[in-house]
Amino acid sequence: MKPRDRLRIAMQKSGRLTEPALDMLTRCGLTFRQSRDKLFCFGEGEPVDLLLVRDDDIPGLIAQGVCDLGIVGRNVLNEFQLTAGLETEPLAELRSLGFGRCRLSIAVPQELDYQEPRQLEGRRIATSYPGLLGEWLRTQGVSAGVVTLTGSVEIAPKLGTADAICDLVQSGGTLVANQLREADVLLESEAVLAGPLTLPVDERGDMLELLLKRLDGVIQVRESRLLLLQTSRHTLEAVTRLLPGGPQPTLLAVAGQPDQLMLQALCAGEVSWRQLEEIKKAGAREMFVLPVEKMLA
Ligand code: PRT
Ligand code: ZN
Repeated sequence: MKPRDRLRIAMQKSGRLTEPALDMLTRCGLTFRQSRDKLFCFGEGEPVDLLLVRDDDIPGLIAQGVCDLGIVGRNVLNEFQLTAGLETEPLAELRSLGFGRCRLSIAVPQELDYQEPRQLEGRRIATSYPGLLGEWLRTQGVSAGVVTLTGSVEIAPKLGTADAICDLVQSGGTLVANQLREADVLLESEAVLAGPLTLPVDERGDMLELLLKRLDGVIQVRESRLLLLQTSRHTLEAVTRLLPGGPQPTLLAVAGQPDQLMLQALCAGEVSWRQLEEIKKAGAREMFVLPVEKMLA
């Protein structure tokens, strides 16, 4: 294959992961020229291009070296690893991206009183994930029939083609609508950045490293909040004890009020109303929770 000097990222052309993946890349400072209904998007500022494909094709494209990276569900990546065959390059999950969360679960008809995997012995389970299901059944020591379907897995029990299913669940609404009930979780999934186990050692490798650093910043910022509040010196200790996790807060003097302090704290994750109310009770006032847009330590 002709050597490339530009990094190429595969992502879903149209589906659940498309918007959030593009949003994340944009936050990393990447912009692309082509409209999104085309297959290839040329990177304008940085030497990073996009290939828009079906999510199922993404791991294969990385393994073949057609793309350097891919944004794909962990469910698709792990299924590929289990079913691709020994001659295929193993892939790595470089980062978990925090969107597209769902789980791969066993679901059974509502009337079945499911207690343990052993009850699946000798039953037929319909799935689009034969690799992951097969591996789970092996670790559970259960032998069951795996019925591989490419879509509409949830109606298999009603049609009589399977006794249970193994499918992605998010809200659980689809299961309820089909008189099914989640019985066991095989895999907690979310979108991940997938790549080769060994990163290239050329310009693409340098760009990849830069991109990973920016991505870490974006992920950290997305989960961070800046908490600002005022407190008197004698309630400072009680207020500080209630602050959500993060580095040490910064304290600033308030002009003309020697007893008062302004406190600034970077919090990892949401700050809930309940937490704010507790902190207020401990003596804080004038509280603000602000989103963080960019962060460079
Ligand atoms: O065309 P292409 O092959 O690219 O798209 P696709 O139809 O295969 O994928 P898409 O867009 O449906 O999903 C892409 C990825 O999103 C998946 O591989 C998962 O990693 C992730 N994801 C997150 C989900 C869901 N949540 C999800 N709820 N993928 C599918 N579902 C389906 C599930 O299969 C079931 O039919 O939604 C239904 C269940 O949803 P609830 O909310 O009713 O439980
Ligand atoms: Zn797909």
